[in-house]
Amino acid sequence: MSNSATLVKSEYLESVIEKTKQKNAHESEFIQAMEEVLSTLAPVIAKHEEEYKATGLLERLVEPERIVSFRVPWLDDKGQVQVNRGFRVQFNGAIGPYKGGLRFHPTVNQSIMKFLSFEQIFKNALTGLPMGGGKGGSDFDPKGKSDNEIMKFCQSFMTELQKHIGQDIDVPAGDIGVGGREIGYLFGQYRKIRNSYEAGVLTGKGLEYGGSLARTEATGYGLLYFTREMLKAHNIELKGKTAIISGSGNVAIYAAEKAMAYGIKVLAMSDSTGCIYDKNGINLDAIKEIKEVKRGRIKDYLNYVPTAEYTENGANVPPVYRIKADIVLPCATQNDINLETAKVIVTNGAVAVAEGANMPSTTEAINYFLEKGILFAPGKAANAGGVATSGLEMVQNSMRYYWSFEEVDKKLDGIMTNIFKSCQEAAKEYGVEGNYVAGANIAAFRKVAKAMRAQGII
Ligand code: NDP
Ligand code: 2IT
Repeated sequence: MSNSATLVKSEYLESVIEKTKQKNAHESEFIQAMEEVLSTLAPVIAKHEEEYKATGLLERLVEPERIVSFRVPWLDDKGQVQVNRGFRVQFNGAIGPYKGGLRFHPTVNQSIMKFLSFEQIFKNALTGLPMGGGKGGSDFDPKGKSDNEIMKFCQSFMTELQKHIGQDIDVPAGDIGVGGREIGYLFGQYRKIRNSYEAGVLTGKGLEYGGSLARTEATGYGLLYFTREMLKAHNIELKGKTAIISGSGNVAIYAAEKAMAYGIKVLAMSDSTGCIYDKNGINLDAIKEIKEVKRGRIKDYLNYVPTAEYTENGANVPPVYRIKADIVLPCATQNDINLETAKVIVTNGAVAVAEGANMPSTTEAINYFLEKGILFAPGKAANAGGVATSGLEMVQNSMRYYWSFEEVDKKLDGIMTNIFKSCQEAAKEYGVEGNYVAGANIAAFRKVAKAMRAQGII
């Protein structure tokens, strides 16, 4: 696997990376995402350097079109005032309305929001659908909150957010801590304030009020469709393989479901507290009941399968990644796999790492995987099935019509297969065959850059 793209130099590119790092020095996650994308673009930039420079294309690409930050006050069940911080980053709208999820997690800050919305620009471009890049959320922690508190928070959050979104402006969806329940409360508040039934303003809605079949499953299923194509291109069978999956939320659960349907044995899953290992293969019905119904901890799996093993997190290498498996699917959060963890994964003989989460591997870990010839599927390509199906939800909302589960799933499979092909072809064209990190970034950048060029300096 060649990394020679990194050998091509572009002074313009390097100076933009340097300036962006200085200007955003306190935003480490944004810098990481920005540098990972830009550093793979040298061969493309080199071809058009003068033109990009004259139009300030890269300087504009790394600066969000708009960031909104706002106060979210709400009353908890004791009647006490709580104040959180809300965000929406509208990073790039060149190819369509801003589109991207909302994350509710105590770690949310401007750097996390910018990294996620920056990734989203390229991910959305890869889907082939007309969607720009955005992301939002809050440092609100949904853990331990009552349904009533979740509703109050969502209503207060939407009271401000509604000023900035719309079905042709910016279309949020779920992410960590935001699922069907939260989207329901957010949609209700939007509809009440606007007095207008704009179903397409949010995606991930319930099926009764404009949601799309297969959206719940889409990110996890899509991850496996991409993985299937990647392994096929290297003549490796999915059937009979073993897998480990970090996380046990929306992406992890449906990745596990499709993996099992393909005859893969899922040995371990995790949450932010610990990991369960079940040598007979995870019982997914138990996980669904614990996580989707009871909103419990993964340790509760022992009540269903007493022979399973539970290990608390805490070590530098999360315990889920210590389990030996052929396929590794990180589906929890960013920077979950550092270099040390990557070394354990490689020593354990994994053939493929496919990212269901956004930026779960550090740059050092990615480079190590590529160096060692591990098949590596970057999140912005491999987890694009979620937002792609959100795009299909918007299409159905515009048509005021519904497609069957099979129709949506078939379109999703087609989109993921095409994304793999785009990554494969772009990597080949630029002399880095098999490097799907560079392939994804190059294929996506070319589309966004063309749209930005066509629209002038704005
Ligand atoms: P969920 O909230 O449904 O699940 C998140 C899972 O990750 C939970 O198991 C959670 O554990 C775990 N997790 C979160 N933070 C940490 C942490 N700091 N350390 C360890 N584990 C953690 O979110 P999703 O499944 O929707 O999202 C998972 C990832 O996939 C994110 O990176 C998200 O950005 C990405 N993604 C999501 C898409 C979607 O459609 N939902 C689409 C594309 C990407 P716990 O419950 O203990 O917090
Ligand atoms: O990271 C992501 O792509 C998502 N959280 C899904 C975004 C969306 O608009 O469906």
